[in-house]
Formats: sequence, C-alpha cells, structure tokens
Amino acid sequence: MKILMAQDILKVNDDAATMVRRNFEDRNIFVINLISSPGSGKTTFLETTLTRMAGKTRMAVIEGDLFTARDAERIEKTGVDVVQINTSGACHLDANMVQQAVEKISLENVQLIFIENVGNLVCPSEFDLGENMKMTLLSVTEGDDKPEKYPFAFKESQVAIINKMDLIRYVNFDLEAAKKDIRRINRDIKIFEVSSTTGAGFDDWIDYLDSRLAGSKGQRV
Ligand SMILES: Nc1nc2c(ncn2[C@@H]2O[C@H](COP(=O)(O)OP(=O)(O)OP(=O)(O)O)[C@@H](O)[C@H]2O)c(=O)[nH]1
Ligand SMILES: [Mg+2]
Repeated sequence: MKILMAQDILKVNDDAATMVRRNFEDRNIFVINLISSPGSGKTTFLETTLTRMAGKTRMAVIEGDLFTARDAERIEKTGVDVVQINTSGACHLDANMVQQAVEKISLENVQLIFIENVGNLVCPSEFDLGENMKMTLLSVTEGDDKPEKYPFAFKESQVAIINKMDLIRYVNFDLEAAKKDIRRINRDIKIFEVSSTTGAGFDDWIDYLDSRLAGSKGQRV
C-alpha cells in the first residue's frame, strides 16, 4: 500500500507550477489568480475589469468551475479569449489544469491572464498556479468576520478587493474592522473597495493594475 500525504500532493503541484510560471515568464505574461467564496462577485469583477482594460492590454481568462461553462460564456461576451476548466467537483484549480488550459488559447501578444479559481475561500489558497499574484475578493454581503475566519487566502494575496460596496448601507458590515483584520493577517496587502456592478472604485484598481503591468514588462520574476 502507498500512502500519499497532503505535502506530497502540494509538492507535485509546486513542481508543475514552476514549469507553468517559466512558460508565462518566457512570454512576459502577468498572471493573476482570483480567489473568493461562491457568489462574491469574481466573474462580475472580471467583466468590469476586462471592459476597463480593453484596447490597451491583450488579455485572456481561465475560468475554474466545478461543472458548468456559465462563467466562460459571460466572459466571452466581453470579447476576451477564455477557456473553461471543469474540475468535476474538486474545490480548487491546480497547476496541471492551468497548463492544459493554456495549451488551448493563443498566447500571442497576451500580456495579462486572469484565472478565476473555483468559488472557495480555503482550498485555492494552498495551490500555486504559477501566477504572479493571488488576489482575494470579499463582498460586504458575506460578513466582516470572514477575513479572521478564513485567513489563508488573505495571507497569500497581494491584493484584497472588497466588493458590493453599493450594498454596504443595507448590510451589517463594519468596513474598518474588516480592513483592520485583513491588514493584521497580511500587513503588505493592498485593499480596494469597489462595486463591480456600478464600477465605483475601479479607477484606483485599474491604475494599480496598469502600474503592475508596466513594472512587470521585461522582468523575470
Ligand atoms: N449589488 C452588487 N451585486 C454584485 C456585485 N458584484 C457581483 N454582484 C452580483 O452577485 C452575484 C454573483 O456574482 P458572480 O460574479 O457570479 O460571483 P462569482 O464569485 O463569480 O460566483 P461563483 O463563480 O459561482 O463563485 C450576481 O448576481 C452579481 O450580479 C456588486 O458589486 N454589487
Ligand atoms: Mg464566477
């Protein structure tokens, strides 16, 4: 009998992620791994971001979902190349899945790839996908206690997005307390407050994204 421990699975993933990262670096592509609970607004956030970035950056999206292609169908409407990965029930993407997805899109002139991970605030944070940065999105409708209860994704992320700010007046969400908790988990994290449906707060996020893209040009991470 052979027993495979969680550490072995993560090591196999890390090796695959190293290869994926090398491929992205060789092509100078900046890659963002977007993590959040189900329904907090990842796809809507991407739709607004892609629309705002259209015309200045060539982009592609890898969508992770348990079963459907619904999110990929939504992204396709923005005109951006998209590949859907169905994990058949697995709660996160891994680097091998990303490698297979990448083989299905033309990377010619692509500068930026977004990976929408499976909706889950726990499992995805452990798996390196060869990305340049992880980003965690939290919506105000989920409750301000979520960073403390689910700290891993925030710990691993360079950016936290607080989404659905248009709804904050209707829900019991202490914005300052949530931000304080996020910074306690990760003091270097950048936090943006947005509404992905109204577009409020996107100017700062897009400026930041532009600056990260400019900084990554010609760089080997
Ligand atoms: N009011 C409001 N609704 C939002 C906002 N962002 C997303 N939504 C709504 O929240 C619901 C879920 O949004 P999605 O973008 O599908 O969420 P998701 O995180 O991609 O969901 P999964 O892929 O299933 O994990 C939809 O009904 C969106 O219209 C926002 O900023 N404000
Ligand atoms: Mg989605």
